[in-house]
Amino acid sequence: MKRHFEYLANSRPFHPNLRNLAMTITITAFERSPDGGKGLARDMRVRWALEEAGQPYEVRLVSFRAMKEPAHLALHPFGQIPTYEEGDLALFETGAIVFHIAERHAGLLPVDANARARAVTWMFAAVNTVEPPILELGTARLEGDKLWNKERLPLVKERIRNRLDQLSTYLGDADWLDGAFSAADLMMVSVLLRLNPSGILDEHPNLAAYVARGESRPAYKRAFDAQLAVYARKR
Ligand code: GTB
Repeated sequence: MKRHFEYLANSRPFHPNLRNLAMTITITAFERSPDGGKGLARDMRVRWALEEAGQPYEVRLVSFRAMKEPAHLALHPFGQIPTYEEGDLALFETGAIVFHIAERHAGLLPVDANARARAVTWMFAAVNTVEPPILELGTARLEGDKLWNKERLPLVKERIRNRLDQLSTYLGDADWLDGAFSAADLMMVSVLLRLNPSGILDEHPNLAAYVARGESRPAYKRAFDAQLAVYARKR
């Protein structure tokens, strides 16, 4: 979806009338992403959801310093990205933002009440059960110079492998977690993607294929290209 604009905090919107449009969606993203546009920062999950929902959006780019200043802290108490603004509503936490989008637009949650509840369960499972050891791996890498890290790293990898074994068994040869693609898959694929550089995902071919299926969705590609365009410009 090409109908969005990237602009820096405090700069003028692309078109002044956009300010007057009801319910314009604005999200925040890193002004400079540490990953240089690999799509690992969490604005990518929100962009992807908005693309799946066919919703135009604007992106306000924020610096690390601006994220800790009062204007941004009023939107995000922890001084992070992404945030989501729509009319009077301001949200933070990627899972909550994706759920909000999925609830209001067709295509990201099943209509059947029980299937919908199961999809929400899997959204929580992605961020509460599968993501924590994956995040721990990132932290362990950042703290690679610590003496105890040599002993810690295998333990972290074991915890990840344990979760991937369980997820792989559950998924089997299904395309998606529970029937058709949903916000649950969007969240789970996004979480698993962070393992790409480690090679651990390839130990489970069905999970590697699952992630590749997610990445090949046109909405994912549009979201990825949009964030890459920001950081490619800034290199
Ligand atoms: N639980 C929150 C959510 O899901 O929205 C977590 C949000 C969060 O971690 N935001 C990060 C942030 O703002 C960016 S996404 N960090 C700055 C800070 O805390 O000061 C995490 C992230 C950052 C960078 C990469 N990368 O470079 O690969 C990947 C993921």
